[in-house]
Amino acid sequence: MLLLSAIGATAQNPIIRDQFTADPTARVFNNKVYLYPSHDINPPVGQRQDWFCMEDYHVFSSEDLTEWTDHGMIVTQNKVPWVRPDSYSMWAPDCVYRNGKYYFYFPSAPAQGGGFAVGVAIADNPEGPFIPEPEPIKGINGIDPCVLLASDGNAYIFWGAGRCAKLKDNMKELADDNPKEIVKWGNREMEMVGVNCLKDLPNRQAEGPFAFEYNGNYYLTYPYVRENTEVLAYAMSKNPMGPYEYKGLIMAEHANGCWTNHHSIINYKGQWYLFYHHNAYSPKDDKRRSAQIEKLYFNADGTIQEVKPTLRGVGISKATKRIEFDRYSKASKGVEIAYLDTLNTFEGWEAALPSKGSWISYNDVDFTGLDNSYMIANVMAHENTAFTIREGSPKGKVIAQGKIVCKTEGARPRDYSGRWMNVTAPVQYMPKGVVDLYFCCDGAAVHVDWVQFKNREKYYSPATATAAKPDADGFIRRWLVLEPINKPNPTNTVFTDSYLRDAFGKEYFKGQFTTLPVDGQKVKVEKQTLKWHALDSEKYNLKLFRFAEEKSEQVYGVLFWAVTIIDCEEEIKDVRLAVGSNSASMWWLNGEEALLLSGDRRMVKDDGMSPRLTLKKGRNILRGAVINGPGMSDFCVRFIDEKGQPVKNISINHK
Ligand code: FUB
Repeated sequence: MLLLSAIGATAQNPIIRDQFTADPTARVFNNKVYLYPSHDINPPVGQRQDWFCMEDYHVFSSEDLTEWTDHGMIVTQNKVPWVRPDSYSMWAPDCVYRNGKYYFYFPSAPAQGGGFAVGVAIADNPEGPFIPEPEPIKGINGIDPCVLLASDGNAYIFWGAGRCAKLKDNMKELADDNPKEIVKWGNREMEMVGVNCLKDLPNRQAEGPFAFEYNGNYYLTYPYVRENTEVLAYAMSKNPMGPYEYKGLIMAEHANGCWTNHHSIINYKGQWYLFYHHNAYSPKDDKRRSAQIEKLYFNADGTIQEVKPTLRGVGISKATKRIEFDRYSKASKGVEIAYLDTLNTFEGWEAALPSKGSWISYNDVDFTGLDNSYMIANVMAHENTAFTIREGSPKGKVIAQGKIVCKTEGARPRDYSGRWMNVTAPVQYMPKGVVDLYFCCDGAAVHVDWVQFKNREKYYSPATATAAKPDADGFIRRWLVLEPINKPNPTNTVFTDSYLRDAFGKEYFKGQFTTLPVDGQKVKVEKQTLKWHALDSEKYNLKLFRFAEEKSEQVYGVLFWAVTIIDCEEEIKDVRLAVGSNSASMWWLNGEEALLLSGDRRMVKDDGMSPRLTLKKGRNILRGAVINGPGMSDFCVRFIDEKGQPVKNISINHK
């Protein structure tokens, strides 16, 4: 069975972020990009620790070059009849589509010895299953196969240091009419099939040929050692088998000394891309590599512009996914990146912004689909450090502003300097479409890992003018709610009856127990000016915590007041008020105490029941107060009749 797994992180380089992926051959099949890399692993005990080690191949696919799906292992050294099963030599592969089949070419060490051979595995689908041929292709002695389906109707296979031969139509054998030449290897002489297309070109330690055709030209692109490590270079010809003319570099040596590079080039949806590898996840070991992508451009004369490796890579990142700012497109002076965990580099990186005014940018972030949203940032800094996310430039429009603060009222300010925190903040300005984001440091210094935007779940909406009914289970969803009153409490354990009678019995604002609030009305509670909101809850329980998050600075250690009007056509006797609340709460019907839920409560339906009550014909006023300490807060309320059924023949109003 094929294993499918979507790789959570997005876009930036390296593109595959949970395993090593070297020698990335990309191909476009069925309007998707398929990636056939070799699969570096850490060598098991008994294998050379400082050498390449690959036992199998995975295939990945993507429609946007941003999100990649791992279709799992397609070929392994243990299941190819001609491969030595403990050779760990499944080096750079390729895959092409012809005559209704997918042909996967791969080099490995044959069981009978003798360097490298190249085999084929065949599938009906690009993600397999691939069935390996029992024998390798006769006549190929070497590594790094690449197949060119030329417009002359032939398939050509390139391998090793630029050797090229024609394939038969069956794609499994070399054609009989290929040229042959005697090649000297030290004292040995060998007959080799095909031609060496790089013979008279810069070719020191050349390998990994990748050939393609564009605008009437054939391109033979390849890594070779210009000085000490590999560059990616290319040559052009009017014929698939050459002669080729050397044109220059596609990519210079890796700055950190990673010895190899290996690549492929595709055109996808009108844009050319270079896939290549680097040892980003394995800085001390350049035999464990990772695939990356950059855009590639041609000049009018068909020559290729040199490509510089970036951290950002390509693709549009969704704002709803984590934007890894450490994979930046641009940064101000002094910004540095570091591994989050040097022992597990797949955890990724973080960026350190060293001073007030320093910034880091990440381009092409798509805000489509976001409206009423908030920002979450994974950051680290001293308490009270602020940061801003802006659009387009370090001085651009403010999207959101975050601050590292200690949210628990009453607790001492904390030293957050060594701790990653998720800081949330409302979105002040919502960008449209695809924009470049800037993360700007407003304090002394800040570290950022990622930033993400999320639509708020809709917990409630403004109450409508028409009378509401209880929901199917009798829950009352229309309430007038006052913005939270500060009532600091480091714990819920203090909510004893006497504490609550005292806390709920106090008059915080004028007319608290006597007048009906009005939507939008403001009241003064000591230094706070608070507003009443008439709401229709989306759920059976009203999420006071979310209400507080949106309306107030203070979400913990607060006291909420809620009022609703119940209109009855007839008197309804012998009903009970059934309440669940987080945390403690108290309820009054028509000015009389009906129920007290004390202690450290969780919100459970019908957690507390009042004694029998009567709902009068006409207006009934139900008031409630809910208090919380350091936790969440919400409540649910309904009336239950004498048969234990929810009361539904009532109307709920806010005026
Ligand atoms: O991945 C093993 C070898 O390293 C490849 O076959 C070469 O092209 C080089 O990338």
